[in-house]
Amino acid sequence: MITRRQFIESSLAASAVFSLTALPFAGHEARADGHAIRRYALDAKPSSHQFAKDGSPTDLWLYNGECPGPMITAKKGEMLEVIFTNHLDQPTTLHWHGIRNINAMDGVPDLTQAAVEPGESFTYRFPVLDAGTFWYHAHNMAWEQVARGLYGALIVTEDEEALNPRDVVIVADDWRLDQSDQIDTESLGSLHDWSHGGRLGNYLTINGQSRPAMARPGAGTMRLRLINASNARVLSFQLNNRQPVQVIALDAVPCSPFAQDTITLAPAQRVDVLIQDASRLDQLIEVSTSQPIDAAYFMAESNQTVPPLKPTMAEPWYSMPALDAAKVIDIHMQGGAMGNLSSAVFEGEERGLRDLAQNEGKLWAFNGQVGGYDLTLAELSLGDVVVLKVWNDSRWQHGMHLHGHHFWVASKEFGDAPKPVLRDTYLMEPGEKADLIFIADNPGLWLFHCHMLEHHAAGMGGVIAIS
Ligand SMILES: [Cu+2]
Repeated sequence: MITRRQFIESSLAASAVFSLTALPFAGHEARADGHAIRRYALDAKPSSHQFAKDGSPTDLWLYNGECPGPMITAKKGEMLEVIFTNHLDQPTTLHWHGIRNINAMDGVPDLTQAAVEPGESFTYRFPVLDAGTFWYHAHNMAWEQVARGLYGALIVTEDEEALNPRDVVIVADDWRLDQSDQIDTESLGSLHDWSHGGRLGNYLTINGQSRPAMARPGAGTMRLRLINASNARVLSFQLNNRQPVQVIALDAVPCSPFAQDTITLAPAQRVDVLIQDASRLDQLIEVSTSQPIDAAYFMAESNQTVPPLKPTMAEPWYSMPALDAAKVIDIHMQGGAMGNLSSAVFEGEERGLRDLAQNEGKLWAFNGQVGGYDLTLAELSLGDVVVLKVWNDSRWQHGMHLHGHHFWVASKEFGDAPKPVLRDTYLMEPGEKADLIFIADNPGLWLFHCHMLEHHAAGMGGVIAIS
């Protein structure tokens, strides 16, 4: 189980602490506009970690020495304050994946903030307006920093009761380890990975452990919050005996429950599922490859009585908007191995793909341009209804993520019949065309990128400007 200890908690009762930005008027106004503050401190630093009880230690980069990083919890409506210090020897930032954040707190280096240099600190401070399953991760050279362990879960709850034993967080990762159980650093930056499916690992962990034995209640309902922290691996899970679960939230957003016997997550996606009878849960199995892997075991907790799960909301955060006056943005994705991209514009110059690959490490393009923080995909006005018409004209899957917003999509992730869902990361199949529909209600410069982190680094990302 992830440790649930908070690192620094406000010493005062939450209800007595107000944001410094609260209006200096009468008490009730300060209260209305203020948020109780939830404080944490995170230090990124080289750390040693043991994935298996009888295994040897692996050198990683971790937050507070924990793998995954400390679980951050907050109550909807609170202000989250994270004092972050960088003890790495390279710059980094923290991104709060799925949070409809203040742009300046979104953690994209050179776009929303200067990277936090070695030895420096940065305080992230933002309100959490939505409840759900989120995660945080490094966003500078993420293909290396996330691969070395810089991520953790962020859970925002609806009410005072934080997580209880019926509410279990599962952070899955596939690491690429070498013969001596160390991160395979030689393959970091491999052009082969960058042009194919990204960095795929060879060692699966759940909450930083290989095949952990996890506690579950003896009976009754329970919830699993699954998070895929892999660089590039699309993970699929089943429970023992392939018992179906009810999917109740996608990327933090509640949905009308629907049954699935396989839970598939692109990198960065989250799926919350409800299990009707905890007593039947013995095992979590990863089934994305031809060789199923026992991912985790579950064992009933001792006789202690666990209160029932509270019913959760079933409505998405907002409805699908009317499209009468929608702004349509075409995004044609090309590149990668076996693709149809022969050349693309990079820093204002048209160059051949071989040249771009070998000399710049660039392999992917949006609308004929190698992506980066200097590529503006759209300039929008606040309140616009937007359709991103995305065409995955490549031979590879891509998990497309929009910062600062969730979008509606007729998802083909759950079978042939398109299913309308609201989420922040969408897994696109090769050749797929999808409309990602959202209301541009959050001002700032927002990244739209593939969350196969190698694809992003190799050109699959651009900026959506909202003002
Ligand atoms: Cu991709």
